[in-house]
Amino acid sequence: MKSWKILSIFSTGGLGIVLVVSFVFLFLFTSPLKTSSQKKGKSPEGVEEIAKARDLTPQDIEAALKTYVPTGKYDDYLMFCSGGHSGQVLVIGLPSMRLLKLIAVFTPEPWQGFGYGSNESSDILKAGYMPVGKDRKLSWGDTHHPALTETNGDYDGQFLFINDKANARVAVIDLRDFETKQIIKTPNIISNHGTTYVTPNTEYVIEGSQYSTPLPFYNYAPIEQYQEKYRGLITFHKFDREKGRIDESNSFQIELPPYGQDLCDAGKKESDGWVFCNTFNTEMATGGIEQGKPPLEAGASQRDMDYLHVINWKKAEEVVKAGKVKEISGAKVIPLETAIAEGILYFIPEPKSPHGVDVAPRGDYIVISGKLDTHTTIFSFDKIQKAIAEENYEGKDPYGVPILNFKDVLVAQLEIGLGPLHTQFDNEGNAYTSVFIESTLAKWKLGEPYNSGDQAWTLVEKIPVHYNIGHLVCAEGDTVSPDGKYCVALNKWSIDRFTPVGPLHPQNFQLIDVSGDKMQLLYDMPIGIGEPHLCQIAKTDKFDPWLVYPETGFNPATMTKNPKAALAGKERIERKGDTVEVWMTAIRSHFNPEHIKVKEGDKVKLNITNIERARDATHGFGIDGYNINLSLEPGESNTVEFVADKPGVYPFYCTEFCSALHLEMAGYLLVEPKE
Ligand code: CUK
Ligand code: CUA
Repeated sequence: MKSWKILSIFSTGGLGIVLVVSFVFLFLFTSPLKTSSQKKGKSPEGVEEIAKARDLTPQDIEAALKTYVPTGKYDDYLMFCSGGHSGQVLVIGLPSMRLLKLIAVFTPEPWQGFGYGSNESSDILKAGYMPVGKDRKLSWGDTHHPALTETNGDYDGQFLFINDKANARVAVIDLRDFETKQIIKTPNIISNHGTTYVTPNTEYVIEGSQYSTPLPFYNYAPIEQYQEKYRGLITFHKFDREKGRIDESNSFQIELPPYGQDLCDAGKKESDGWVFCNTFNTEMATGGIEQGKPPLEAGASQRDMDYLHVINWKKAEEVVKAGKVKEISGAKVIPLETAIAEGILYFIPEPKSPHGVDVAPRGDYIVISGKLDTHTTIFSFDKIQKAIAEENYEGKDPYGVPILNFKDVLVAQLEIGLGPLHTQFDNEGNAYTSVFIESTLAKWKLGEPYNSGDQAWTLVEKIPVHYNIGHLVCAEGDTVSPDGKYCVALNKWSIDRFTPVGPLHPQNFQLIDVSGDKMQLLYDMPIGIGEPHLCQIAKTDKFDPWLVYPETGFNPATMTKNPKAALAGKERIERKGDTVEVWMTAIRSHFNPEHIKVKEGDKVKLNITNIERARDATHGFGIDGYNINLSLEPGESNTVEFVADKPGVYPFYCTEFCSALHLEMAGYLLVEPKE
């Protein structure tokens, strides 16, 4: 049995805890509510009684005080998380861990009306379909890595990118309205993984492929020709910040050997201009378990070393400008031979089937973690540059890529634990590495100039997490100026942490206070939408979202006022041949017009504007039986086109409880039968 031992607190913490204890004591002794209400069968009252009744330890109370955000108060940080297979992005406040929003990205989302009839959202989704079998709808995505736009290596709060691993897509979300604006189907690759990561001024969004396929990607080549015909690719999506869109005409790709490229990170500060990507299958294993061959997992784990790709993207940009590219499926591709000849691509041996690659805040160190190695391995950017300048190679790979000498670019190897994966940083020269197999978060010290003497490259502390942590994310922890304060363990398994809800368990985000000498676990947040991978945490003051759209009749797809938007006083219905076009407004609590009379088979085009200017006065627009639902936020204008192919009478109504007379906010689509 746990007991309420307030004094035990002194053995476990520092000044912070003493302060909290003093606070709790002060509260206990001054609280007028200190009654023995429990005896009388009433609910417990006062801090002491409540704590006793709920079996809370002083540590629990401290954690609660650190995470509780009172009603009406805002969080200090926003955390943007991949929504995993849901294809969406989650927005969570820190330290409260309250879910604030789900942003529809790769998957239709009915509340937001994303992909449920509006032309604007359907066009965004359709742009991401595969060029082969274009009519096949893609209605899910496997989101892994969100990335906030950066200016000089720091989050600037303007845009967010997210990838879809399953179909090699990248999406752009505008953080003025927190809505998806663009989905790109990347040419020449089927799957991706090392994406989205941005260069320090968001010149490019980086996308590494994962499972190699024949090039161009819709070509067929038997698996026996893996080494000759299959290729990896890294894509540099040019970001046009002015337009808030990826500019495919200025994007390019670099052909790579079929090594199973994994995660990437962009250099920053002194390593700006370079990109680093891991691989886990330099064995070029393809599996074939059914033919008695070693399974892919064994085949890909034979060698002690794989290759970190070191890529000079500024040089690559020049090579593209000079026209030394092949055009493949409409994309500019730097062939592998050209990348080698121009000094764009180098390899560094890295132990063993690595996963995360993370660049330290000053851009000086590159941290690798090997899934099958108990170490993190740290390379020096300086040493890499020196080795390249001196052509200090230990050899070439079968494709002719120069391999730098491992020992000559190595700075340190730190024994971390079983299954280290990903690393982030704080403002005091510490690094934090997730350790998957042993379910811990490890804190360690970087070397010079972050820490000196025997402090450098030392393991400081490990904290258990629950369980099997994948990524971790720390406040601004992958930028040039990390904040420290909080890290969140993004755990794959929750096992016994929550009330059972069937065999599919929630995943578990654990908030950890890293501001003190000891790391402290503060809060468990079950995630019922899996499987999230990475998040980004940024201070809330970096964002300046709109509270209503800036003008009435605003089109969120173009982020401009739609000149054809329906406006108050201009509502009407016009027929041209078999096309019926409607200009409709929505305001509490009616649509205008309320009767839309068409003939069976007519094409119907609705232009609907929410003409409200009040904050949060959102209207929905659903048509029963037609699978249509729109979300019209204040000022927003949407269009929806459909064929009235089902005769009958179909109520349409406002799907958002907007006012006392919300139920009365309705009308009729009257589809008169043909004959
Ligand atoms: S991966 Cu998920 S735990 Cu896709 Cu970044 Cu490492
Ligand atoms: Cu408008 Cu309900």
